[in-house]
Parts: sequence; structure tokens; C-alpha cells
Amino acid sequence: MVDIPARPYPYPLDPGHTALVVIDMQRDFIEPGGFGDSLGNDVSRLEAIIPATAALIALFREEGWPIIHTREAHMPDLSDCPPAKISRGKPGLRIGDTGAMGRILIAGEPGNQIVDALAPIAGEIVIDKPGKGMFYATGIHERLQDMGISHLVFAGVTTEVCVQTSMREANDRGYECLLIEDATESYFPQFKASAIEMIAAQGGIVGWVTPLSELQKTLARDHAHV
Ligand code: C5J
Repeated sequence: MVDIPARPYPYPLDPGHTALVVIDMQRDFIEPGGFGDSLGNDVSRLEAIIPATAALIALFREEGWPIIHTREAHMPDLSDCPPAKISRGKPGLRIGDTGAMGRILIAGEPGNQIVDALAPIAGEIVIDKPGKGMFYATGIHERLQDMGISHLVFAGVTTEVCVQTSMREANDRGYECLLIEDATESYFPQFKASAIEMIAAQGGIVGWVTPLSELQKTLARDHAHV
């Protein structure tokens, strides 16, 4: 185990059994002209975490540890889409409607792709998730179990929706979860701050939280001692 300084107390990272999960870093949430932007959100907040997320991905690639990228994506006929996601939202800007980057949150559409700067490479896992959480209707738990993964490090957007939901799902399934706080973001700063507090509250009721620099420094120090 490698102890990473974190809140509420050091995160016990298990090097051979840890994977990175990058949640929904998709054009439709992050780029000007996409779904998030057309809803009136300030997408520059989300765009700003691309460098930290890229550095986190680079760190896992250097270590040779598994990386999972998720996309919020639905089938073109919406048959896999939970009803609430179809019926709620702004008319004309709902899942399956046509936006500037193709049909909103539909698999294969331009806006549904992961941003170029964080594009997955061969060997990394990419899952399309119809829910907000990464475990609902994806089969990822079984794949992670087969890989011997017990620890998950999280990044991505948005902190209080798909990231927090996925962490809660993971926590209930027994994974030890660490959120990298400068590699996650929300359109609403107060929601990000609250989500982070909730995750680490009550002795880590959902998991741990730390900045990327703590993970980088600790792993570098650990390697220097080998
Ligand atoms: C949302 C997400 N916010 N990826 N999706 O609808 O958090």
C-alpha cells in the first residue's frame, strides 16, 4: 500500500489493484456549442480541468495501470434510456434531440465523443453508460472484478452528477474510491464544493479527496525509494 495524503485521512492506494476512471469528458459537456453550452452553462469551467485530467491519465499510463473512460451515451432509439432522462429537461434540448454537435448524448454522434486532448488509446476501456452512474447497465463491475481491481481513482464531469453517482455506486460495491479534486468540475462551483464535502464527510462516507499534486508527489517519492 502507498499512503496518499488526502481528506479525511491518507488514502491507502494499492498499486497492483488500482484503476483510473475518467467520467464523461465528452465534447457535448465541455466544448462551446455543445449540449452543456446550449443549456446556458459556462463550459469554460469544465474545459479548465483538461490539463490536470491529461496529467492524471499520463501518470496512470506511465505506471501501466488500467484506465476506464466513460461516456454518457444512449442508443439512437433511446430504448436504453431511463424514462426520467427523456421526460425531464428543456424541450428541444433533451436527450435524442438534435443539437449543434448531432443528436444529444446519442452514441456515435460528434458531440458524444471524448474531447481530443483526452482521447483513449488502445488497451484502455471505454464504456457507454445510459445512467448517470457507471455501474448501471454497463457490466463494468464484472470486468473490474475479473481484473482484480479493488481501488478506483476518479476524475471527470460533472462532480455532483455522474462523478458522485459513480463513486457512490462503486463505494456500495466495495471499491476504495479517491477523487482527484482538480481533475473534476461542475458548471456550479457551489455544487462541486458541496459534493466534495459530502464525499469525505463522516470519515469518508463515500471515499477520499485529494489534489493531483499529492498523488504525483507521493508516487514519485515511492519510486525513488525502490
Ligand atoms: C450530467 C454528467 N450532468 N456527466 N451528466 O447530466 O454529469
